[in-house]
Amino acid sequence: MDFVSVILGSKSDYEVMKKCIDVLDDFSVKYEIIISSAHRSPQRTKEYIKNAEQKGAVVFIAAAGMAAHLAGAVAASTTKPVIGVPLSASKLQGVDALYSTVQMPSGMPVATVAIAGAANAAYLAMQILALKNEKLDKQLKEDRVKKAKKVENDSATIEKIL
Ligand code: RP5
Repeated sequence: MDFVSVILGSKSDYEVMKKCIDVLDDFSVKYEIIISSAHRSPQRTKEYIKNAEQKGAVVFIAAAGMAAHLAGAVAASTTKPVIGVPLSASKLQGVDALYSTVQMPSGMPVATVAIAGAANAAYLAMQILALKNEKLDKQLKEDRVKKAKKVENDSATIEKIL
């Protein structure tokens, strides 16, 4: 059973990451979501990743703020793709988490989305799943058509072309 695993560093990350869950729900994609911290519960994080892989996790999404080492810690424990979501949780407004998440050493990649890029983390995870899932690939292509149509419709409400 292929699924997406979403790991949050803290319950305080949930409000932003709800957008990620909403997108996965919209596309009826299977996921697990748990809270586990790289710093506060490193053993739980490691054990969870091992179990999730055995159950069929195909891609991991790890979201954390401040000195955000969660995505890197996940990447250290799996060779499945890891998507990192840096979050704003301090006076540095997410730049701290962005640098902590994106600056991985060679050979240990984390595909880092924008600060608070919860929805894009879900889309990227689905694009990875869609490599082996034609139905999901079709859904994603249809979604792109819908998005392009919305641009045209929005423009039509205000546009003036000479
Ligand atoms: C990080 O520290 C978490 O991912 C969260 O973004 C931030 C603050 O955590 P709390 O103190 O709110 O639990 O590890």
